[in-house]
Amino acid sequence: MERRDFFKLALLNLTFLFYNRSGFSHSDKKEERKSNLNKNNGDALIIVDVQNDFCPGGSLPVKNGDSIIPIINKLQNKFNFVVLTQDWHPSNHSSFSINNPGKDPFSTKDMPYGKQVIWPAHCVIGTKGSDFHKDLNTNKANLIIRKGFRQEIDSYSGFFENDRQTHTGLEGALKNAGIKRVFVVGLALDFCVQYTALDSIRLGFETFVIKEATLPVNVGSSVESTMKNFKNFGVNFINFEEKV
Ligand code: VGL
Ligand code: ZN
Repeated sequence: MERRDFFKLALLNLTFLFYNRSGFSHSDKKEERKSNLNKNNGDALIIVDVQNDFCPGGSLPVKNGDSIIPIINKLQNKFNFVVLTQDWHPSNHSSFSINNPGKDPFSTKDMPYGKQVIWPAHCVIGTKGSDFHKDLNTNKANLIIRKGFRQEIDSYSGFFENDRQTHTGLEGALKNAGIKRVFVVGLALDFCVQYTALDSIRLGFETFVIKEATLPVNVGSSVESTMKNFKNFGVNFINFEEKV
């Protein structure tokens, strides 16, 4: 090869290399930088159990449960760290009424770890009911936490099972990522959202539950006691725009 041709080839290679490294177009890059500036990298959004069985038509429906999905999808744009939790039970799960003959759904029983509500079978592993609702944008989530998959113990919180000791792994993931503030949304306000928020506070995160992006399932006085617990333990129950 002639010397001149060699230099030409080298120049071509270099141009190619730089072109590829820039990855995407100039305007995309600017957009991305701009949107990251508006986000707080110490914040995480935890989207609790937005699954078919907790929406109208499911086996444990939250009234109008699907109505919060567009709000949750919009909120996701404000966060760099998004977690989905997914209730994920074997069909022989100890909390299901079908596995507790003589017990009605929404009654309670004593378990070694405390009182347990008896639920209609829901979110059975691999069924349509356990899928995320089709309208939920799941593409932005960097982590999916499944919970409740051990037959003998239920798990409401995204952080711990109902013994409040068995970790799901979420605490470590958030702490390793430098998360300081946790925003909780989803279903249901009075169970899985509440337990997730209370554990979040206990673990030292500043914790917010976003009013317009959660709804309750309502069992007895469950909503009332949720509101009391939020107040007593310092969970901020707020509209997103009010956040500090
Ligand atoms: C839930 C009851 C049983 C919830 C999950 O997602 O709030 N509630 N399993
Ligand atoms: Zn469940």
